[in-house]
Amino acid sequence: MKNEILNKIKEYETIIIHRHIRPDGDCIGSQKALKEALILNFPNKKVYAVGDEIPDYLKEYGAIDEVDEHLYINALVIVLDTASKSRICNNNYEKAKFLIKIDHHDDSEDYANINYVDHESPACASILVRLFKEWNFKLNKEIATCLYLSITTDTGRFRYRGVNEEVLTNAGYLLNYGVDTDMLYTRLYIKKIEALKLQGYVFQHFKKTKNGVAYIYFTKELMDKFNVTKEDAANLVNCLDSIEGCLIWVAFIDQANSTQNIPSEIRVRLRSRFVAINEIATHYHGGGHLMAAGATIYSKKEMQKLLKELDNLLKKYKEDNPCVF
Ligand SMILES: [Mn+2]
Repeated sequence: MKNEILNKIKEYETIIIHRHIRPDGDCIGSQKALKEALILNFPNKKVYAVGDEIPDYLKEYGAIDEVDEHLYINALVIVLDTASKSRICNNNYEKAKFLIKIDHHDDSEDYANINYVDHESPACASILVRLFKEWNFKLNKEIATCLYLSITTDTGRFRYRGVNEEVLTNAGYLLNYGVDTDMLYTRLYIKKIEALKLQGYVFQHFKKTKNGVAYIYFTKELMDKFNVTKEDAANLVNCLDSIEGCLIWVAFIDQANSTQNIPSEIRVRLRSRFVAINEIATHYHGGGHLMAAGATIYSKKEMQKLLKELDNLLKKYKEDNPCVF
């Protein structure tokens, strides 16, 4: 399959790379790395990166190009890090002459002409490094930095269980290109004062269900009061990640721009340790990884229902596994 992908890349003059909605480090870095690697190794090809606005903390590692619809007719489209069709950012991918998907999600669907999915890889970017090595691609510091960023963000800084020999070997391989890790981590960890103050609020005010699902609801009013964006608030989900007994934690983020009391859409970010929560996410227009998933709900009532489901899941898990943190 790796050769089939390379042959398609060689065959097409125009290559357009898509990623998922609500971009994270893995899809942003992978997309730019693939774009730059294709340009470096095939200077005559036209290569584009498509997607919505890039969050501030990832701006340095991302690319967005305006691509006219008519270019798709003779183009190869490669979709990165995107499990399902509904999560592909920008529907123009449907117009592609040929579609390739490269992904690593547990709930990945085959929607392309070639589907290269490796569930064992903890980051899409690590699959790209594998391919680049196999194809003897030239790389450079910029490409290596984007790939390193992707791998470190999707593995929780090389912490999650999915980390394996290949990932660490690939990360080491990238460092040889001169990745400035100090700068990279500074960009990841630096915080706006407003977000830090909201984090203090979260520590004071998060709630907990009977069996230990920790959660916080970022209403529009709250985000306005602390003067943070929805993205800033969403990024605070992991500040609930180390509470004893709380093996599942959730952030709810109002998406409505209106000032009405009834939110039209609430984004849900679900995280856990040891307990798989992605199945429940699929009940609420979502999905993702076993212990990091997203969903969307449309009312407070649905919020209570989701919390109840998670609470039951955690209750069961604790009964089966009495020795948990
Ligand atoms: Mn990923």
